Amino acid sequence: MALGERLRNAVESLRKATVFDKGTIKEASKELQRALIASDVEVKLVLDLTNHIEEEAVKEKLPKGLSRREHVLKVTYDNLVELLGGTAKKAPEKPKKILLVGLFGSGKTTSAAKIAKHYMKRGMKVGVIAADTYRPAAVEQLEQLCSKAKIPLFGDKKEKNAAKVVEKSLKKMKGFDLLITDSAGRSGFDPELVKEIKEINKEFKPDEKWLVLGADVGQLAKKQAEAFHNAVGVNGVIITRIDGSAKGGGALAACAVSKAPVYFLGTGEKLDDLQRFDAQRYLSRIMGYGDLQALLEKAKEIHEDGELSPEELMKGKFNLDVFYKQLKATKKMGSLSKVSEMLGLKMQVPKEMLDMTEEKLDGFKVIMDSMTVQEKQNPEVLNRSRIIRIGKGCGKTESDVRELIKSYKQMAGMFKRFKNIDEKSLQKKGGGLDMQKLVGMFGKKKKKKFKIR
Ligand SMILES: Nc1nc2c(ncn2[C@@H]2O[C@H](COP(=O)(O)OP(=O)(O)O)[C@@H](O)[C@H]2O)c(=O)[nH]1
Ligand SMILES: [Mg+2]
Repeated sequence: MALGERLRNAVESLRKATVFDKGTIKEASKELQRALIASDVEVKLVLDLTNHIEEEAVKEKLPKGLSRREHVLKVTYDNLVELLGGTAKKAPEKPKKILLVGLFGSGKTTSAAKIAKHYMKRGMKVGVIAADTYRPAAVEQLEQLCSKAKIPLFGDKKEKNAAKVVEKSLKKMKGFDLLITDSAGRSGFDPELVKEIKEINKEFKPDEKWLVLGADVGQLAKKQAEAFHNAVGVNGVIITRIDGSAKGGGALAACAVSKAPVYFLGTGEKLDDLQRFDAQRYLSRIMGYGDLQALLEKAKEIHEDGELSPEELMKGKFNLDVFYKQLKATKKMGSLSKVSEMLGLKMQVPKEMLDMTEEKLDGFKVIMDSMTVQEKQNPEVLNRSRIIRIGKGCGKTESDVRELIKSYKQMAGMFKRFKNIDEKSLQKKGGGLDMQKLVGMFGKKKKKKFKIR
C-alpha cells in the first residue's frame, strides 16, 4: 500500500469514528506510524509526531469552536505537513545561475533539462552547460533531452576539466536570463567530487546550488544533504523519482530535518514531469484529495503550448470537442491515470479510460469527424439513428460509436466535479487547498448512471 493510502486510512478512521476515545486515537496513531515507517521516515520523527497527536487528542481544553474530532484532524494534518517540510522556502522565481550537484543516477541530467523547460515556460531565456566530463555518454544524454525542448546547450566534448568547460561555455553564452550547469556525480560522496564541484563553483559563481536526490534514498537524504551542504553549500533540493519510490516520505522528512528546502519533485521521465514542491499540496495529493492547483498549473502550461485552455477545463462547457482535447492534453501531461491520481479521482475513473491508448484516441477522432457540429457540441442529441448514421459514415460499428459516447459521459461526470469547486479557493495564490472541503467533495462516492438514448 502506498504512503498516501495508508495515511488516508489513518485519517479516515479518525474522521469516521463514532466514539472518539483513547482506543480510537491509539489505533489511528498506530496506522500513521506504520504508514510513515513504511515510507522510510526516521522512527524518532514518527514517534514524536504520533506522541504529539495523542497528547493533543486528550487535552482537556480545546481551541475555541473546534470539536475534539476537528481538533485532532487539524493537529494531524498540521503535523504531517510540518514533517514533510512545512512552510520551507519555495523555489526562486527568477534564479540566474543554478548548479546541480548530486551522486550518480540521482537525476541531475534529467532535472537540468526539466528545470530549463520549467523556467522557459515562464518566459525566461535559459541555457544549459554540460559539465559532466566524467561519464563519456553524459553530454549525449543531455543533448537528447535538450533538443526535445529546444533548450540551448553548451559544452566541449573534448575538454576533460569540468571547470574549463564552464569557463569556455560562459564565454559563448550571452544574453541568457538563466544558466543551468549539470555536473558529474560519483557513486559515493568523495573528496574528488568535492574538489571538482568547488572548482566548478569558483568558475560558475552560481546563486543557486541545488542538490539532486532520488526519492529511493529515503531517510539517507539527511546524510547526503548534510555532506553536500558542508562541502559546497546547498540552498535547495530536488527530489526525483518520487513517482516510483515508496520512500519519498522518508526523503522529504529527512530534508526537512536538515533544513534543506525541497524546491521541486521529479514525477516521471518526461520533461514536463516536474512539480514545484509544497508540503501541504503534496500531502493533499498523496492522500487522494486531489491537487487541483497542480493540474491547473499544468493545464495552463499546456495551453501556452497551444492545446487546451484551463478555462475550458474548468468552466465545464463540456462537449465532445472539449472531451477530445482533454484526452489529448491529459495524454500529454503523462497519462490520464496520473492526472486523475493528482485529482484524487483515480478510484472513480473506470480502468478502460485510464488505459486509453493513442490508437483508441485516433479512432475517436475518426468517429467525431463523421458527426455534425451540432452533435459534437450537444452530444445529448445522439440517438440510435444518429449513432447508426455516424458509424456508417466513418466505417465503424455502432458499438464503436457507443463506446465513444460512454467514455465522453464518464469524463463529463468527472469534470463536473471540478466545476463545483469554489474557483476562488483555487486561485488564492499559494493558499493551498481547503482540505476539509476537498475531502467532502471527493470522499463521497457518487455513483452516476448514464443512459444512452
Ligand atoms: N521515473 C522517474 N525517473 C527519473 C526521474 N528523474 C530521473 N529519472 C531517471 O533516472 C535515471 C538517472 O537520471 P540522470 O538524470 O541520468 O541522473 P544523473 O546521473 O544524476 O545525471 C534516468 O534513467 C532517468 O530517466 C523522475 O523524476 N522519475
Ligand atoms: Mg548525469
